[in-house]
Amino acid sequence: MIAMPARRALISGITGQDGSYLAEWLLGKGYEVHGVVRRVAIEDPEHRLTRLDPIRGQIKLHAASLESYASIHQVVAQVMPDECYHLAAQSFVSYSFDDEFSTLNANINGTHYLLAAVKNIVPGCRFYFAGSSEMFGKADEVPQNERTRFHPRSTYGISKVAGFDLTRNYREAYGMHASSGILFNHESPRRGFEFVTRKITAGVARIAADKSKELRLGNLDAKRDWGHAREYVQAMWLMLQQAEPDDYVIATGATHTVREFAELAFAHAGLDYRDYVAPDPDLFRPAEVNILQGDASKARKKLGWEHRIGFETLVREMVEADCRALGVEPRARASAG
Ligand code: NDP
Ligand code: GDR
Repeated sequence: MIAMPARRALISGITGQDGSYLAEWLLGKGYEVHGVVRRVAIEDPEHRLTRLDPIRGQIKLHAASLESYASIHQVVAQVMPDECYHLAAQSFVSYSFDDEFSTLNANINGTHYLLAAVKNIVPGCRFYFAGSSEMFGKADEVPQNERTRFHPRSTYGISKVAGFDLTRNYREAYGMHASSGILFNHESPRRGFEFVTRKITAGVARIAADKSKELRLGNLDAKRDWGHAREYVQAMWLMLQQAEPDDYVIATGATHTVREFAELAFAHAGLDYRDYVAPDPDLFRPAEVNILQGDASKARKKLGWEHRIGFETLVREMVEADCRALGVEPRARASAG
């Protein structure tokens, strides 16, 4: 019997939270996994490739810049992928208020370059675009589904609407199998430290380890629909296994405030968040989004995807990982406290 060659996947943003989980998931499915990274990542692997440590020997990394069509074209031509997952982006909403131009440039042009390269070189390759609940922004209905009108409230959100429209246009104009996930917030112990969930769980660990005495936060009343990244990357893969390309909301359907997240995270280490959390008006955003709460019933029906990891389990996993990294046992503290 002749063995089938492994399917080839190309992931942009492989060094990030989602990229690392997706790479692991695809390796588990027998894919040959390639990643696009910035040249500096290859030069400084100890700092920039840490999330990929467990699988470094099993994946192939290619240096390219989201700002250069020529470099993206070259990687696509080298890899000739069967599936392409475009996750690379300036993904921090707050930062998009400080640097609107580079956010729009990397997120819109980067998406356009990759779509164009795939269309020109491997038109049969299936394409995934990392859309976001930030596209709904000032949403006029709760919960949000695939038909909810977009009203982005940051250049990050605007860049994602543009990427979403580009992806749909490549699907409709050129017949590409191009799909977008409209993913609500998803977190994990691999989340970047600038995002509020990881900032809180890392802050709890530092306080529990007596390395810090307070945690400065912005809008505690902001609400989000938080899921676990490990499960959300499976939805990306499922979208590309469908006969037809389409767009899907991926969410838990439950929403919680930042305050609730903080309360639970501190309590898990036997601490009361009110003793440590200090409000910082500088951390409020010029424009906030309305209640973001996703309706993932289309994904449930068509992809058979639904979340399993609930809010409390997510918070606990993140607190425990951050406490362990500092040599603190959170549960022991909680029961002593
Ligand atoms: P991360 O911030 O963890 O990872 C972002 C990735 O993009 C990193 O690999 C980063 O590389 C790369 N990147 C950023 N800017 C550039 C650039 N200018 N050129 C090349 N590469 C760049 O994000 P997540 O893993 O959390 O998210 C993945 C994608 O999903 C993003 O597009 C994000 O906007 C989107 N998304 C995320 C959600 C979430 O809740 N996590 C929800 C909805 C959408 P480097 O390591 O070199 O910085
Ligand atoms: P978000 O995530 O903007 O939803 O984007 P983030 O964790 O940054 O903010 C969530 C909410 O928390 C409030 N908040 C704070 N946020 C940060 N970062 N730091 C603070 O100190 C703080 N205090 C309160 C914010 O105001 C906000 O309301 C994430 C990213 O992953 C995007 O790439 C993705 O598209 C969306 O989720 C869905």
